[in-house]
Amino acid sequence: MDNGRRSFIRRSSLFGAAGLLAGSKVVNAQHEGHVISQAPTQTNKKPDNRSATSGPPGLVHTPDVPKLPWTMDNGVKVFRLDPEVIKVQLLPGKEMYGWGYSGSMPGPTVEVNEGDRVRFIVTNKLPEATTMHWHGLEVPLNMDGAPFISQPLIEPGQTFVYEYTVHQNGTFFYHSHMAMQEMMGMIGLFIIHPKQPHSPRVDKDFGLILQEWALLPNNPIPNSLAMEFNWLTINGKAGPATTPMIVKQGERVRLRVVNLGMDHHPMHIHGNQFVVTGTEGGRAPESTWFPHNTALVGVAQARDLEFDAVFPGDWMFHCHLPHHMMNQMVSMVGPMGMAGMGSQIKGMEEGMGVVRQGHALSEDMAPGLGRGIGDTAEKDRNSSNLVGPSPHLQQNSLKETDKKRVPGYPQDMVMIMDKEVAKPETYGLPPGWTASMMGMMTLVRVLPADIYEEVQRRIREGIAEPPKGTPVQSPHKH
Ligand SMILES: [Cu+2]
Repeated sequence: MDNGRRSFIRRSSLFGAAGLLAGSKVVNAQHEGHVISQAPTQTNKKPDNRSATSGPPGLVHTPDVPKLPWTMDNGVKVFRLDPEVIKVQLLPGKEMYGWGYSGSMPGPTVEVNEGDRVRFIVTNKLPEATTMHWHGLEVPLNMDGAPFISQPLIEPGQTFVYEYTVHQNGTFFYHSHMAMQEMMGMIGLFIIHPKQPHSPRVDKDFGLILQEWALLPNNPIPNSLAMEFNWLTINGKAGPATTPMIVKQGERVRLRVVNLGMDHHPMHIHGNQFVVTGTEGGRAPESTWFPHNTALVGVAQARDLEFDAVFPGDWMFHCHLPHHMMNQMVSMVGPMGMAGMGSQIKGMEEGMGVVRQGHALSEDMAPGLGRGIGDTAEKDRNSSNLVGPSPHLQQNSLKETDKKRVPGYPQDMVMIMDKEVAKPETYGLPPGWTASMMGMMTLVRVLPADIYEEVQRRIREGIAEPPKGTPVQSPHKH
């Protein structure tokens, strides 16, 4: 796969400036001062294959997010990055309208080499103005994307051209510099490979973007004003729909994690320790490396995490904030959103727990809020999502009325989605694996060579099979 991608990049760099720019109506007159070059007039370019000769030891893989293609124009890598509305599937059955770039939310990954000259042609396909900010990059002020300070707004339909040379290396990102647009998803990775490869070299290099969303039930448009979030994603997917990262046992792995949202995320890995080899400011000196298993990735930060994958296993990598390890998590849903005779949710306020009359545990309100106690519990229904796939996952024989006498019940729910999220990368995971994957969560699969090769074959051939059989059960009696 990596080889294929590498040769794709070589090919595209050899094409020179292909037709990409030919038809573009670049740049509004008022932007002239900011525009370096109008590429379409240039012909007869020599192929520039710097990227092939000084290329990175390995390319970055961003699960579930495409790479942004480019063409060469006289030694300049030319990208098109168009802000637009994107329909995103967070999880099978859960769709959302985010704002992203050029067909993807989060935006496609930009991957270049230190020293590259880059040009971004940005045509605003949104109904409101925007600008592009290159987070952490030392670019001239007029390329910085700060509206009114460094450039005029890019109005709907207008095109603005950014061009500069990248002289840093590391994990950076681009985003809209309109704050509420950031909360609609307008961010993408901007990876810059170093001229001199870092040591130790990594065999697998992954990029992950952390985001959060407030989605009311049956409303596919995120509430960008919210301060509380019920959908947490990595590269636009919520667990278990996040595509696992595939590693061969013994390889060195780098996880580049970027956060742009309202919360900081403590990203934790199971069964391994890593060192933080880089931040949003680039490579960190080795003298600063020390072992962690959890890295706090604050808002607007990047962390490069590296480890030698010596232990075989399917290792969870997730935000450890408990509410970020859930899907559809907030008071308005979960226990309260269940259909049943007790459900008395009337409107958004009640749904979010704002009770106007009585109290939340009253006979009138409690069943609908999933908090019935005593007699009112009988009006409620089993709140578990676990209806259907395997009645054995919840093995107790308690009566619902008895359970409801326990303060705090219910809390956790599990749901199996093995079939719905099956893809080549999930080959060999045990039946029911999806039940514990939720929210800002993915897997680093460290596979012995033979299974690794089998997964790679399935990726090449596009074979997606869910695990067979039923989840392992602890011994019990009916
Ligand atoms: Cu989190």
